[in-house]
Amino acid sequence: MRQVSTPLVATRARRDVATVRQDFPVLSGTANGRPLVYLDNAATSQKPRAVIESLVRFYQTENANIHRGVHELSQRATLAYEAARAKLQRFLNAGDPHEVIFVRGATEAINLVASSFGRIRFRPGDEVVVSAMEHHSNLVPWQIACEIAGARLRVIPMSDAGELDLDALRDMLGDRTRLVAVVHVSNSLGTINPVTEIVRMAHDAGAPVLVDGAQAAPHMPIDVQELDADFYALSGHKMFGPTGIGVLYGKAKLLEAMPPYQGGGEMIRSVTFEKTTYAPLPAKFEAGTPHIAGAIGLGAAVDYLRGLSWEWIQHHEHDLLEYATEQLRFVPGLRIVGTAARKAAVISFVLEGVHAHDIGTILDQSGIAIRTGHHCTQPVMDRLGIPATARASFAFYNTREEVDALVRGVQEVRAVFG
Ligand code: C6P
Repeated sequence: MRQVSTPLVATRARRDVATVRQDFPVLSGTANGRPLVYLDNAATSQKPRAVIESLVRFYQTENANIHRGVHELSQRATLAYEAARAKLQRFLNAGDPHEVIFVRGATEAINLVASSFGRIRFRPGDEVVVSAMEHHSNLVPWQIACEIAGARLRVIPMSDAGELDLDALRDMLGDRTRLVAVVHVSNSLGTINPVTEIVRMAHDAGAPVLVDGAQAAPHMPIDVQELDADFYALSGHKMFGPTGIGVLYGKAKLLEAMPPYQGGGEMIRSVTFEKTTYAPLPAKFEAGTPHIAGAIGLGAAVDYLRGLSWEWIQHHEHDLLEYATEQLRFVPGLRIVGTAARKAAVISFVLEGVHAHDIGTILDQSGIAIRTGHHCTQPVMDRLGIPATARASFAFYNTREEVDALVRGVQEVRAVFG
């Protein structure tokens, strides 16, 4: 992974949370008549004005379909769409813009690989490795692909703290392993997994690795070449971009060998009833009219992030994590779920005698937005023997005052339930 002091640290990086908050119109709003305290960033992040305005600008001045119009507007839209791809290439430090495929989000990115790569590589008796803390989006597509191929799914176990057992992974890797799919940052536990080490281990066994980076990309610089990840999936809406757009990064060599995921316009070179040939990357995997405005908006989000400093973001979010962890411990009967040594700013917790949904509902009355439930990680809940958690997830625009509001709110919940 790229170090925090290198290229993404802008020369005039801003490090003032009060100023940064002014870039996000929704943050000065209210919920249930109280100032909004938005702590549900792992579900989706808020959007800076620069992203919102890029969408408005596109629809007001450039809207046309891309890659197929000879007219000026279509050419402008095409240029803007491809410029967004180049921005994402730089954001991920991908070797080539053609390795950046625009998809709907992390879920579609993973389904694309499971379906296409799985079709050519998985055979009866093969093994696909996932971890015990995967989001359903990085589990169910592999179950489906394994079922179709007659392959077997293997699971890297995790500790009670939420750390993966790499010795167990080493034991399960072998000549039957066709792929390892692992989450970079767990959405329900906050664990930052040692993906560089996992990639090295998998590659030693000859297996490619897909990294689910949906929760990593908003919090840390990603360098897919340094990680040596074969595939990297992310969702635009979790990294301050629009919904309905995301990226699948894949090494060109692998993507070129893979069959199309969907058929339709844009992804072909020539079509006859007898035979269809496919377009080169990235068009081969972008069938139909893409989310043009979404890609442009995601490019604007990446530009926005480049105007901040990863060093500041990581320092500030770490402070919020430590402060919230410390303060929540004072609430009687509260237990934090996910206590890995390396964590992103995500705090899942349970409160003795109180259902997680009641915590969320009561906090909502005070304008505090958190998420409750299994967070699309039912196997994590089963592993830890709990039905659900309450989860506060932070972004760089959150403040210690918002942590104080959360803690006060949880104390009120405690008081209501005794
Ligand atoms: N997690 C959460 O509240 P999509 O829906 O495709 O944008 O992202 C799916 C996804 C994949 N991997 C991880 C690690 C994720 O956290 C998510 C989405 C949200 O935690 C919604 S369940």
